Amino acid sequence: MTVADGYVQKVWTFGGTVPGPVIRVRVGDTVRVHLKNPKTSQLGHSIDFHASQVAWNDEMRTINPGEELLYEWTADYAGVWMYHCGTNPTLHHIANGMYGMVIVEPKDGLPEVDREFFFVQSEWYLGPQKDVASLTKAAAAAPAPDFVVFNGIASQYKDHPIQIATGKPVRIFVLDAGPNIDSSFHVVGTIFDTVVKEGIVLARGQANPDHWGSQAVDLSPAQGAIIGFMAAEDGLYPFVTHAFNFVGMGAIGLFQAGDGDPTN
Ligand SMILES: [Cu+2]
Repeated sequence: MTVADGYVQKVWTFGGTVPGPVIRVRVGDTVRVHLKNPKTSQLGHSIDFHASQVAWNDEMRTINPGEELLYEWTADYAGVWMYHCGTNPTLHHIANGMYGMVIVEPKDGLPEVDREFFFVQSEWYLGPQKDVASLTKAAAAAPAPDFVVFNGIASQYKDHPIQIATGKPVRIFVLDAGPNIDSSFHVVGTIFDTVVKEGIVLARGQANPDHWGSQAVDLSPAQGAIIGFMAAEDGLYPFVTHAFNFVGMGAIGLFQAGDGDPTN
């Protein structure tokens, strides 16, 4: 594929973006989502909220173009959750952009931090230019993605580093949307002082009595985590999946702490 202006794919979305919008609630909240499949759409679609407990053949049913449904659920469990289209073939609907993050905070919320970020890792299996993603490539037993990305676009935060403050707590909500590949989320030059992964608190703060820390968070497709860390000094702190074969495919970004220069 020779492409002067980049790769253009026809995507399927929730609300016009890939990933779809982040939905953030607290334990005990009722979430009411009106899913509308526009008349102009060519396919049936659906939505599956992993943060909900509902029957698959009720709220998660596929609706045809021109139809709508109301998906109501109660946020019973805190965490970082995936939502996605579950219409057959689900692999193609996810690979083509229909996924996003739900954050359910504990009832009393999360402690205050300086900055928060939301990263959804996913893969692109390119189809022909201006066409949809390749289901054949996505379905391979040993999938070989063309790009592995944070928030939909390869290397976007390497091209445009994210500013953070030196020595102030940063929180990342990270989700591996797949559809196929694991993440080993790591921020170079930092140690995670807090990790809450899939309901398990691995360590909480330097105040934890045994002073445990974490270097990388392993997430299989549809797993999420809340990660806390600080940049110790001014400088650049790359974030990657530490499955390094995918870093060159776009799974890299940069935090810039302070002025980015450790020498002054
Ligand atoms: Cu769909």
